[in-house]
Amino acid sequence: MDAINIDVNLLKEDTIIALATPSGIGAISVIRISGPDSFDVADSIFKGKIKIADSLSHTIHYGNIFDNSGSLIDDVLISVFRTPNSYTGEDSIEISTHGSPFIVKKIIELLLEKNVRMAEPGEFTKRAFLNGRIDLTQAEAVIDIINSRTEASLRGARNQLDGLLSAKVNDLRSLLINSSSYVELELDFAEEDIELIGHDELLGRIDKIIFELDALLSTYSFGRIVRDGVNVALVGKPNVGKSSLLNYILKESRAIVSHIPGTTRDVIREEVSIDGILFRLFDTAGIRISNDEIEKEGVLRSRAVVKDADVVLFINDVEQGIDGDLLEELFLITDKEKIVTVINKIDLKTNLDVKANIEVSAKTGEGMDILFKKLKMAALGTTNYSEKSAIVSNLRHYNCLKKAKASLQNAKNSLFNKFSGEFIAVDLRNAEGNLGEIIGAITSDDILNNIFTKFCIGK
Ligand SMILES: Nc1nc2c(ncn2[C@@H]2O[C@H](COP(=O)(O)OP(=O)(O)OP(=O)(O)O)[C@@H](O)[C@H]2O)c(=O)[nH]1
Ligand SMILES: [Mg+2]
Repeated sequence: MDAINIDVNLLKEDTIIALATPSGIGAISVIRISGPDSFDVADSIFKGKIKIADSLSHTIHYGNIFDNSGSLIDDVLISVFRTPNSYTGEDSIEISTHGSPFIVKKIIELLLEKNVRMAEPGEFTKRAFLNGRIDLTQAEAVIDIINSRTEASLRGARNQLDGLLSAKVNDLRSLLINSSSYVELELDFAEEDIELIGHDELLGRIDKIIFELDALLSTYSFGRIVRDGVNVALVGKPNVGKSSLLNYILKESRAIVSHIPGTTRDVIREEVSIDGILFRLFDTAGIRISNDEIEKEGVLRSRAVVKDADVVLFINDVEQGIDGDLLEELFLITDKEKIVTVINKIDLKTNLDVKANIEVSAKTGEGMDILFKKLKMAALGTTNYSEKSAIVSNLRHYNCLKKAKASLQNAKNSLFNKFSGEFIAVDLRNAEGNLGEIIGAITSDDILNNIFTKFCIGK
């Protein structure tokens, strides 16, 4: 009989390569390779004291890389990580070269001629997930860590990478699996009419899980703001000092300030970090009726900014007082709770007879500390989450939690209406599936692709 010929290479994972550091000139560049042929392909171009294939995991080797004609490309350091103790879980290496795009290009081109292909965006992290090194929330946290620009957002992403959310979700899943298996077992013994879990006990468990889901869901507005920052609109009548306030907060003369009403025509967007939280400030055109085409467009844009803002700073001039008409108009386009009324130019008047939430002077800086406090409170609320609380900051997670809650409410309905256990079992299983989606216990290719294409190549 003929032996069956199987090309072993078809069964193996590809070995992938990518530049892991930013492209461009730097002190060093790091090329990352992962997959079963990592060590062999490295040995085919690298000459050091010992072969990479013979070296221990977590060791670093100095040597030279030569091209096909034998001329030296660069002297490099190669770090060796053996499966399963690497980022991806596979055999992998990191080549540190001198930071020249030309050297990097030469080395990558050389290796692409071997059994190696370019990695797709996020493919290293995707392999870490597929090999069980991290779950999906942790993979997503890696993107957030790379993208984080403030203390708070980094801490939030770190919290997720450390698995706080996964741990919480897994607890709830176990509780659900346990409860649904009782209900399912009862169905198997339906003839005998055996009750393994009492009606009240089951209801109690479902209520407890709904309570925990609500607690997680309630962290989302905080989590989102920590991750993405807060959009703050500076709006008001012309000349009240919106641009002056922007400049004061940024500590630079970013926007043109003048005594002529209607100075700002376009939306000016700037970012600033206050106490580790990212605020995105939008200075806008003063809102008034105008015949000037450009100013009219500016006013339209101001209103659009108000709609999208998390916090609306409604700025007024101390000498004119609070503009009631404009405030009414703002109430129509955004939630009342988002509006913070501010009186500016208090340096011009000592006896304040107007009552605003906040009184400041963009000229002297008076009252600014209170404005900053108010901004933080408006953004984060007063809740204090400890470093150890699980926090939801990702819309995908939030939606899964909401679906799980809806499934549990269905289960409760079925219980109340004394429906057959089959209905309850299905709802409990659905809820468990919704939670499983968060950590990637249940995934579709669509979900995975959606997540990993957000990465840069090389991560
Ligand atoms: N005394 C005093 N003058 C201020 C203060 N804030 C702003 N001004 C002055 O008010 C005038 C208008 O300031 P802007 O910052 O350009 O006002 P704006 O609200 O951006 O105006 P538009 O862009 O036209 O809508 C300028 O002459 C500023 O110097 C303040 O706190 N005290
Ligand atoms: Mg202005």
